[in-house]
Amino acid sequence: MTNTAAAASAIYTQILDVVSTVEPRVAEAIRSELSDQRASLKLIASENYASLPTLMSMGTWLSDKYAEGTVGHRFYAGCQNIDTVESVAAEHAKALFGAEYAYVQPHSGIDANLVAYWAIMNLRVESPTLTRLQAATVNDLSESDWEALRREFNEQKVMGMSLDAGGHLTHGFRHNISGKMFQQCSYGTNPETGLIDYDALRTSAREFKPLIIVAGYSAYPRRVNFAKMREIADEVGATLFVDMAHFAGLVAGKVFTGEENPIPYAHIVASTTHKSLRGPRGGFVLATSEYADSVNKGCPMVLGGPLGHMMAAKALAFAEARSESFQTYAAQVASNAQALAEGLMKRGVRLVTGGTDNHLALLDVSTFGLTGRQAESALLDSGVVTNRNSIPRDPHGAWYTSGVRIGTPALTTRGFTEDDFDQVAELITEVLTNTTPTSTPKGPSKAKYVITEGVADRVRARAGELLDACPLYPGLVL
Ligand code: DSN
Repeated sequence: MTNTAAAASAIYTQILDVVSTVEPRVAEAIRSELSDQRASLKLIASENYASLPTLMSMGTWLSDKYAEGTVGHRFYAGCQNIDTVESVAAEHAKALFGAEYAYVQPHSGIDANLVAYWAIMNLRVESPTLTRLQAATVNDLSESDWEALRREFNEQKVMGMSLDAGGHLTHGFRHNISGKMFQQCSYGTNPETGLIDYDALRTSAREFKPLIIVAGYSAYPRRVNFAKMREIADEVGATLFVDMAHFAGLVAGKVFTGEENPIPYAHIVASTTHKSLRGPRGGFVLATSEYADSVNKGCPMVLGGPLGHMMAAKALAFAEARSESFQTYAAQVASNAQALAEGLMKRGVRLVTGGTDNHLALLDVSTFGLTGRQAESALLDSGVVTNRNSIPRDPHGAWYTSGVRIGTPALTTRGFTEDDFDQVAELITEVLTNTTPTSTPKGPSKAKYVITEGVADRVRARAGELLDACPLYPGLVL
């Protein structure tokens, strides 16, 4: 047992005892979450396991301090310690990614994207209302301010990857404020290859003339050429905004280099800290110095007060990601994704784009006669945690879907290698092959299903063997 694990065992045991004195059900849920995470094959592409030091740094009294504003320019007294953690986190983020400027306050990926949109607006849009509001807080916005803002912003255009090609809601889609504030035009993928078609993208950008081109995805299993994206953005006078929430760990770990590294090409980059980057839940923004002042206005323009305890944890995660071992980890994530994809395809599973070259794969489960929802549930019954996801031109829409998204960051943290992922592919295929939609008078159900007797138990047992060989937080005993 490592010293950290031994200390963590003692500390968490005592912490849970203390929590129990107030509300035992919460203490029990915390304990139970660890058992659940230990006992399942976590394949959700956007999840990971933060390190024990990172987790521990979150549970502190830094949470009790208000610190609206930025380092050295706060709206509250006594922020010297928050200034320290924010500066240290930003220093590590800049060094890790080679960025000119880092803003580590955003509470999530959506918040980070909002900061980026506001910064771009601030810098690029001639908005009399926005200029007038610079000195005000959001609370001061009157209905007529919002009316004017909507008018001024609605003339702005954003172009992001379409949802069914793997884009994200925050890239200009209607269930997110970005879809309400901007005119939107999406770029898709080539119907045959499933890959981004840069020529088609260029043609659309020339016609649409967006203010912002968004590059990034949450379910596209391939790398993006950011040099090409920047060339197109420059040609049409757009700002290139990269949302690297999913693949930040692959950038930090130097798997995505050259034209696949967004930092030298994007005007502004937003990300989460908790996906492939393996930090605490949260977001951050990187930008060229030209955007720094505008990004700095994130709080209070679109963010609540910064969370000192979370910025402390981000500082640790960025510091950890600067190590050589993180580069080894990131390379293993990509190599494991290849092994998982190949393992699935050789067993007859169809993957969107015919494979992967990042950390995720998108399975088309319609070839098994299943919806994504049925596949997701049957896999969960068998101890395999995934999420359903639309595939390009999905006939079942966003609720039932025809796809399941899987990724390798979490299990790679546990120590899984290519051979383990080949076994995982075997287990997934066994479940999908043995799951059948329930018949209804109107045809096959989209939600209900049966799994051949014994299969879920067999898969769960085999998954348990793989998991036992790669324990989560080895030595942590609660
Ligand atoms: N929830 C994230 C994901 O799963 O990809 C995106 O917001």
